[in-house]
This record gives sequence, C-alpha cells and structure tokens, in this order.
Amino acid sequence: EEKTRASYEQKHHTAQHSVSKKLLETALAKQSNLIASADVTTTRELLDLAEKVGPHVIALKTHIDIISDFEYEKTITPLKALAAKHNFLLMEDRKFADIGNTQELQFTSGVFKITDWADFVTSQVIGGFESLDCFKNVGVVAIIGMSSKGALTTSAYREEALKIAASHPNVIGGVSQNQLPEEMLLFTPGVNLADSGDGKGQQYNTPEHVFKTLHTDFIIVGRGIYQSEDPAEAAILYKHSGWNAYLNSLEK
Ligand code: S5P
Repeated sequence: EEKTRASYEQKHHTAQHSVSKKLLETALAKQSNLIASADVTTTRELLDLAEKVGPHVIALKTHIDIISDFEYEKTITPLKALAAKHNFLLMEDRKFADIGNTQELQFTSGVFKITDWADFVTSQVIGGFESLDCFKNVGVVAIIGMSSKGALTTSAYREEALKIAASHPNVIGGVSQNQLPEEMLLFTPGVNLADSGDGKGQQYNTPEHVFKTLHTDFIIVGRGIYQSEDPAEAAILYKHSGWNAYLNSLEK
C-alpha cells in the first residue's frame, strides 16, 4: 500500500465518540492493539482468562451467551472488577441482526442485560440505519466484512453497509477484512500466528499482514490465546507482534 496509515495519536485527536477515545488512549498507554476473544464456556474460564490476559489487552471480547453457568452477580460483577483492575474494555460480540425494537430488547433485557456492562458491542447493519439507534450508551462496531470462507459480505454489500455505519453516530468502527475509511476504527479478527484456518471456514492472517495491507487498528485473537498452554505468554506474544506490525505500518 502506498498511503501511510493514521497513527493512534492522530485518530485520538479526531475521534468523536468517548469509547473510541478510551480505546485509543488504552492502546497508547498499554502499547497494545490486542483484543482477546474469550470464547470459553464457563464463568471460571472466563474470569481466569481475564485475569491472565487483562494486563496485555485493550479489550476483552465476549460471547456472553455461550457461558453455560451465567449468573449476573457471579459472572459480570467480577468481570467488571477485572476490567477496572487491568484497564481493559468489555466488547460483547452479540452481532445483533434484527429490527430496532427487537435489538433493543436483546440489548437491555433477558439474563445478560448487555446494556449494563458492555462498553461496546458488535452489530450487523442488515436491519438498516434506525436499527442501530437503540445502542445509545455504548459504542457500536458494525460488521462490515466477515472472515469466514464464502461469507456474503461481498464488495457490493460492504459498500452499502459502510454507508450506514459511517453515518450513524453510535458507530465507532467496523469489523472487516478490508480497509475502512480513516474516520472509522478497524477491528480485524481471523488473526493467528500458527494456523491458516480451523477446518470450519475460519481464515487466518498474521498481524503483519492485517496492519500492512488493511491498516487495521485492533486485532482480535481467540484460539491463538485462550487455547494456548500459557494464555498470558500468548497474549504478550500477540501484543508485541501486533504493536510491531502497527509501528511498521506507519512507515512508508
Ligand atoms: O468476521 C468475523 C467477525 C468476528 S467478530 N470473524 C470472526 O472470527 N469473528 C469473531 O472473532 C468470532 O466470533 C470469534 O469470537 C473470534 C475469532 O476467534 P478465533 O478463535 O478464530 O481467533
């Protein structure tokens, strides 16, 4: 790529949303652009992972509906305490994909009460502009493009999705495997240093690749960290790899 990317300092300067500012501040303070995906299925594993990787990540991404023993007081209360202790944000990867009214109910009700604890959430934009209005108190990361083989997020889809995302005040950025406009933060999953896929459609790239060619802002790493023998050590490895790749991507 010819064009150099905007730095975190530059993005912080122009950021409009408080969650964008917080993410960028945390990245600069911790010298990390790593988001760990905690795709574990018990409260104990979730809290263990948060304690181990917390010092090295800017956010912990959850799929809270896969926690089999979820109880708000036993799961969320200590998770929030760990987020405060280690200075990371909570990103609930709910990928909302319904009409506004239903999304509002899914966001505020049920056992998970996502609105009470998530700093930011992921959402599809397939329900249209107004479907995103309900996420008033959080940042929204719009799903623009998916990492899995055969995903329907074609360039035509992404172009339309971007129009909605870029114009909505709740949206701080997008998940994509392609570059986004500079005003949006780019979150890229499908990052793994050891594997190229998982046999279930997932496709992996290296941190070096996603920073250099996509100008990503934040990498999302799941199995590369939580399935490692030593998740803290793996988080440090991905943190250094991601930070070095970011610094390299600032150079022409
Ligand atoms: O396109 C996507 C979007 C997301 S948010 N591809 C993804 O893999 N994700 C999520 O990132 C996915 O739901 C999972 O939680 C994580 C990737 O996990 P890994 O184990 O493959 O690194």
